[in-house]
Order: sequence, then structure tokens, then C-alpha cells
Amino acid sequence: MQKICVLGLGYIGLPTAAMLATHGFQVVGVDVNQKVIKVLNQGEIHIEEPGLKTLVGAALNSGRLTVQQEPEASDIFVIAVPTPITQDKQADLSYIISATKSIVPIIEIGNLVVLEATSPPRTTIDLVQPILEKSGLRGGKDFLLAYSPERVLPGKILHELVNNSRVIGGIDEKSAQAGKNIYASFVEGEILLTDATTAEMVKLMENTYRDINIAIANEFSRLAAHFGVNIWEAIKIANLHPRVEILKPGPGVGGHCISVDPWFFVEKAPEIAQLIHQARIVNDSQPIFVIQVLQETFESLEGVKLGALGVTYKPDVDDIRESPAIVVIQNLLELGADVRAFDPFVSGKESNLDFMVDELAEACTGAAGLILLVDHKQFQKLDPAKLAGFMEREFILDTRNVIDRDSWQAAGFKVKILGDGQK
Ligand code: SAJ
Repeated sequence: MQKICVLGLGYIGLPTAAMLATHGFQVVGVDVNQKVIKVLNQGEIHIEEPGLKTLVGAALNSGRLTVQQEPEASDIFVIAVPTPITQDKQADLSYIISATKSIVPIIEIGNLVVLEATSPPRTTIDLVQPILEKSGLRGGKDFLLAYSPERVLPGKILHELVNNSRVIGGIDEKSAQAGKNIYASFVEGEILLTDATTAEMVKLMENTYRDINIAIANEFSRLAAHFGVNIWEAIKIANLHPRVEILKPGPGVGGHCISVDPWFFVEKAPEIAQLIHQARIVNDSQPIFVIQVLQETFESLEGVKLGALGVTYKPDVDDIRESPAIVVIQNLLELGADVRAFDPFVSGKESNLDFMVDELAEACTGAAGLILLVDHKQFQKLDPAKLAGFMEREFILDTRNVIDRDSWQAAGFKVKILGDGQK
């Protein structure tokens, strides 16, 4: 049985490690964070993702998955660490570098290394390969090296890990083929082989494509407000055209992928990636549009009590990374508003966000308005009449177009939906 060492047990590394362990491999899961190892060894998981706890539990119970802080000699190494972005929008490759360095003392002839972390183009050949070659072994000759990005959607990770197509880019054909042999153990989607830099670019192109499409939806929402048009009606009609599919405007784009990855192109080729750069600027400034809409209702936000519904970057996940909801709240706080936020997926204590409360009623009590920032399923079923009972003034701004305007109005609410074109 081949042994695989998976470095990084986060949103991608953990499901991948568990999947490999339940599909014929002996897997050593490695995470530098001692807390993560402790939680996993207690049979718990540190991530909210449907089905993941059961899968990880099965892998651990079978004895095919073990977890520890240090990597060990293996046949295959999979690097699944994060690639965050610095304040000045440069890719922070420090996790990739340190994970790769940790393999150098233990890499052996015939090993395969797969980088899964989202990376700027050429990272595999210009950064990872030279570090691994410090072992004295040569890429392509002594060890195999491939890039295979994760492309799964948080909230649907397990389904997409199996069913999505998978791209595997090798530093040579043998490396790509060796990567295929591993992933074919559980991937049911098509597996496409290419070179490492193409695979890196594919990943960035997918997320950049989505970012630009959301940016145009957000810009349309601002234009609609300007012209007094309801953007939701306009999108619905435009989308009847057979070649048009406009996405949903909202408070902005968050998460550790779509709001980050396009910057890797901008960093590496700023003179070329101009449209990509502009889309990032549009999406990053969408929280300001939300504030402007609120300011139409509250002339001054100084001292105004507001209840914020949702802080995660998208619905039904517990992930708050780069969340535009939090940017909106922070802007409101800077303008002097008194904001209390409730999110069914985020506990005040664990998040370290001091504006969080643990009960919906607490966020509503005495509030002069609500602002719905995330379309969690639970928020689509809110009872407006009940919430009205807690509030000082019944007003709601829905930035996601999910509430039923009529029933909220019937409960006495003044309802504003972002981009509805109404003053
Ligand atoms: N959003 C909108 N309007 C929309 C769709 C999304 O405002 O119409 C916002 C969301 O609210 C969220 C952000 O965009 O803040 C991103 O959400 P998402 O669901 O589009 O994507 P992610 O970031 O959860 O996952 C993406 C996926 N990439 C693509 O769909 C091209 C996923 O397949 C990738 O694996 C993932 O990035 C990743 O890890 O790179």
C-alpha cells in the first residue's frame, strides 16, 4: 500500500486526506497547528462542512489516516496549504515554501510531490522544484512533481471533490500521469493532464472569470440605483437572453479564493491584467455602496443601533475570511453606528469579533434597523412579526434579495433591497 503524506489539514487538505485514506492509501495528515491535531485526535473536526466529520471519522477509525505535526518519509507528498495575500496584494508564498522545505530532508528517489495550493503562474517550476532539488535529487529524473489545484466549492466539498473534473499538470508527462494514478482512486469526473504552469493558470482563470462576472453584476446594481431601476427585475429579464447569464449583486466578494486569486495575475503582470484589476476594485468597493444605500435612510449613522444578520463570506458556511459582511460592519462602526451582529454559524467567543452576539433577538433588541448581509437558509425563514417586537424602528436593508418584501411590509417593516432602485 502506498503511503501519502498530506501537508496542511484545512478546507482542502483534510477532505483530500480522508478521501485518499478511504480509497486505498495509507495517509499521514500533517498540520503545523497543534490545536488542529488535537481536535482531530479527539474525533472532532475544526471545519464546518457537510459530511466531512463522518468521512474523517471513518478514515481515522480505519487506521488508514493518522495525523501529526511533522511530515515523514512517504511515497507521495501532497501540499495543501493556504496561499493568503499580503496587505499590498502580493501572494504570500511562505506556507508553500515552508511545507516544501519540510519535505527536503525526507524526499527519496521515485517520490511524487503534488502541489495543490493555489499559486501564481510558474510557482511549481520556479519555486517548488528548486527547493526540492536542494535535497540533491533532480525533478523529472529522481522525483516526480505535479500541480493539481483544488476547485471545490465550500459547502459542497465532498461532492465536488469526487465529481468535478480534475486538472493535473506535471513538470513532465510522467509526473502528470503519476498524479493521475493517485486522484483516479476517488475522482469520478474527467481527469485532464497538462503541464504545471497551464494547470496553475487554469485555476486562477476560473476564479478570475467568476470575480469579473460578479463585478459586472455589482456595477449594474450601482447603475440601476443611479437610474432608478430595479436591478433584480432587469437581471431576470436580461437572463432570458440565450447567451446572457448575469450573476447576483451583493455586498461584495469574499472568501479566500475569488477575492484573492485574481491578484496573483495582477501582481505578476500588472500591465496586462487591467480588466482583472478593475474588477477587484469594483468588488472591493461594493461594501461602500451598501453604506451609501443605508445613508439614504439614516442621514447620520452616529449612535444608530443596527442589527447585522450574517458575517460569513457566503451562505451556510462558517468561513469569515475576507468577508464583505465584516467590511460593511467595520465601516458602519467607523461611522459611529452601534452594530450587533448575529450569525448562526459563527460564535462570538470563537470569532474574536466583539460586535458578535449569540442570539438573533440580541441583535434586534432596540435596533433602528436590520441589515441582512448573508443569505443563510435560516435567514430566509425569519419571522418578521416576531423580530418587529424587539425593534425600536422596523427597517431592513436586504443586500442579498432573499426576504419576501410583502410579508415584511405586512409586519410593519420598511423594506429596502440592495439595487431595487427605490429611494
Ligand atoms: N457571490 C456574489 N454573487 C454571485 C455569486 C457569488 O456576490 O452571484 C459572492 C459570494 O457571496 C461570495 C463570493 O462571491 O462572497 C465567492 O463565492 P462563490 O460561491 O462564488 O465561490 P467560493 O469562493 O466559495 O469558491 C470558489 C469556486 N470557484 C468558482 O466557482 C470558479 C470554487 O469552485 C473554487 O474551488 C474555490 O473558489 C477555490 O477554492 O478556489
